[in-house]
Amino acid sequence: MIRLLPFAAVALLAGCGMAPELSVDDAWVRLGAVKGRPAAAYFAVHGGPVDKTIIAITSDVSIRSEMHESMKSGGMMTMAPLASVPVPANTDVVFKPGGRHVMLFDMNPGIVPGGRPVLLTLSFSDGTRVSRKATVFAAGDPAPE
Ligand SMILES: [Cu+2]
Repeated sequence: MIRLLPFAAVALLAGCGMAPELSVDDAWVRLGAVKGRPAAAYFAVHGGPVDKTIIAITSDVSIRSEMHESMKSGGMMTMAPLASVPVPANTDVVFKPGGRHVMLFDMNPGIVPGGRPVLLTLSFSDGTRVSRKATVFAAGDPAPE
């Protein structure tokens, strides 16, 4: 047993040294207050071992989608489209209410709060894509923890 220990320790260290891959979690969608209004999508991206850049985020239930950033200007909340969003290595990039978000236009009217999840797909400039299911909330629901 004792003779095996050094080998096991090396294997363990190698496992710890591997940088985690980029991942996406905490995905959710808030529907518009009125049918026909855009929904908004939020999530957290955890950067992997290399820098990446998000160039598009789409859903399986909307005709069109745009990345936006909310900001205060002159005491008013406004938003501007984002062509791309960098995800530096080993860095968290969060899309959340009041900040970066994805607007989903022309949503499938059959999507309802608590119903079938929405599939979000993040496309990166290196050609990779990551999809994650997003829970659907009503316009007036508080943001999930
Ligand atoms: Cu927006």
